[in-house]
Amino acid sequence: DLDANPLTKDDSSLETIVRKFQDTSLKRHKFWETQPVGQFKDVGDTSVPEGPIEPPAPLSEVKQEPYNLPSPYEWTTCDMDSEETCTEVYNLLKNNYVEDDESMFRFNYSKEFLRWALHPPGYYKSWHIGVRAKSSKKLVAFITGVPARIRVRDVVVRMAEINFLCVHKKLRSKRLAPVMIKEVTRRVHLENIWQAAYTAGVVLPTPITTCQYWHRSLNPKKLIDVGFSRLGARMTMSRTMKLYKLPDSPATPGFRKMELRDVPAVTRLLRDYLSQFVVAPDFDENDVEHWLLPHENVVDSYLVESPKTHEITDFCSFYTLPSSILGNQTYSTLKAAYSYYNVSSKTPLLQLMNDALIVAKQKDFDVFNALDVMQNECFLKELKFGPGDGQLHYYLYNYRTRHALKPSELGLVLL
Ligand code: MYA
Repeated sequence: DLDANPLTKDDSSLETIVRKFQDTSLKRHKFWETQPVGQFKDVGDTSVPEGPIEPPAPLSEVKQEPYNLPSPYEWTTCDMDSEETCTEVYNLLKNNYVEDDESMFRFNYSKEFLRWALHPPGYYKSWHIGVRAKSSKKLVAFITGVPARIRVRDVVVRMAEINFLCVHKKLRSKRLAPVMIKEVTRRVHLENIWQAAYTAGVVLPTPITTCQYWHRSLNPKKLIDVGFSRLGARMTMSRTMKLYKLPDSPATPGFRKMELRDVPAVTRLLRDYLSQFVVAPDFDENDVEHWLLPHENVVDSYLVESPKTHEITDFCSFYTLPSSILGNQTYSTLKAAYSYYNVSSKTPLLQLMNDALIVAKQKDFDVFNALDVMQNECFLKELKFGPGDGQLHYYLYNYRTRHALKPSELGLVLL
């Protein structure tokens, strides 16, 4: 695929921009044309109403047996609490999951991260779906869903968030992905849920919005050495290192790590903040405890507690997603932090995110990544983020929005 993906590197060349425009609605989509998703032919037709494309079916009409796989393969439900299964999933993804367009880097989600991502409140084990080779029992493909409440304008919709779709490199282009998508859909329907949200680096029918990744160098020398970024025109290594230098500690008085006792205050702050976006998660305290309480090497969250009133006024968070560096003599891993949910009510967002960069640097991350979602535009250029070379498209399944959204109207970050 041309516009292959969300693992992006520094790039803003004209060539890249032109390439992005070529991979749009011209392609046929034998599978996606059969699914209840916005179709390219309907783009711009504002007469179609917003909401579900198909009504829910009675549960008795949901297919009771799994879809057929090609005969050498069988379905397996992956128990991520099992160390053995979790290791198999980890290795499948480590070797076969998302790469950048030039195959220099590949996402390397940690086991701890996978367990966290797949065990939110109310999760269904049956939505963690693997495919094994019948003869060797080797895990060769994977797809997952987790439940979420997502608000679209003023309607809160129960959805599945679909992620970690992966087919072993040796089994590509055999139309396994459509069977896996149909099977996860069936298992989601069995729980009486009829909508889903997902992101992909590829263009499918039809994105609700298209976002761009931005990258902020924290360790510019390593990023240049491994080919993640290039030395700028008329720049030396020492000038570059000086350009990206950060203070040793955060500047905002009362800036500290989030704790369990902060969950109610953070939930109020976040709910209030997310209410301004067209599409955003509807988080309650249980969700906030799961998704935002700091979890070593998985998610980091900080807040600002007013030194005088002890009020919680601001919040920022990022998750840990390293990438393997493919074929470098010196380095094997790129340590990346990904901006997650940030809320500013008193501290300017720019200052809050500068403090987030400072703590990410202290924690030895090489790069801090952020999408142009929510209000992120207001700090990206100012804090020396540069645009990445790939895009991330957001999709809803069985839910139409009247128009595409601007990235700044989106309040949702998927992992
Ligand atoms: S996004 C991350 C996806 N993973 C990777 O990029 C890892 C590396 N790549 C691979 O493992 C394979 O290339 C994959 C495709 C598995 C991606 N999302 O089997 P095929 C369509 C949706 O011959 P393969 C993430 O995890 C493609 O357009 N569809 O292809 C979110 C074509 O259909 P059509 C995709 O390369 C996943 C068909 O598959 C994607 O061997 C959300 C070709 O199948 C993609 N990323 O395998 C899934 N890539 O002919 C949808 C290709 O129509 C969830 N395709 O163009 C939908 C909601 C379900 C729940 C609903 C509940 C109500």
